[in-house]
Amino acid sequence: ENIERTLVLVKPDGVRRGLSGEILRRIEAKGYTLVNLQLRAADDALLAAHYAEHEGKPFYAPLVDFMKSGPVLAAVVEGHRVIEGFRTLAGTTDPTAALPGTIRGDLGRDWGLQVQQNLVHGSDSPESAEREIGLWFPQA
Ligand code: DAT
Ligand code: MG
Repeated sequence: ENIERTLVLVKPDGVRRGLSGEILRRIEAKGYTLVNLQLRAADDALLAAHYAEHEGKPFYAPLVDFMKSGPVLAAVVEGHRVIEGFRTLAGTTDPTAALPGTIRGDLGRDWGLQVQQNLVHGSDSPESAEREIGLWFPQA
């Protein structure tokens, strides 16, 4: 059975701008299934684990501060090839460069800040997905 699960986050900019519903709508319209959802505040320990690969990069501290600036909507999303599929829906990391038709391309922009506020996170591999789902949904 090759049904995948991925961790999607609607970041604080997306929640603040009232785009949670629009982003979940796009995921469901694509045909993926929401299997868990939680609106929560992220703390330093969770974010340090989630973004461990970026520790030491110039945008790391602004990234963690941004991710603590408001609630985050965490979702576990399921479907065949959903890890790649959600990243295609999201568009490229830089919202200015993200193609129209994508979440970041249609709804995001550059705000002149040190960190790219790009609305969503999606796991980038099966190993990342398993690790990240365990961090955000430790009970599941
Ligand atoms: P992605 O979220 O597309 O997987 P990533 O894992 O490389 O991108 O980076 C995590 C987040 O860090 C990203 O969503 C926004 C921020 N970021 C990445 N590269 C950046 C950069 N060069 N300048 C500012 N923020 C950056
Ligand atoms: Mg990433």
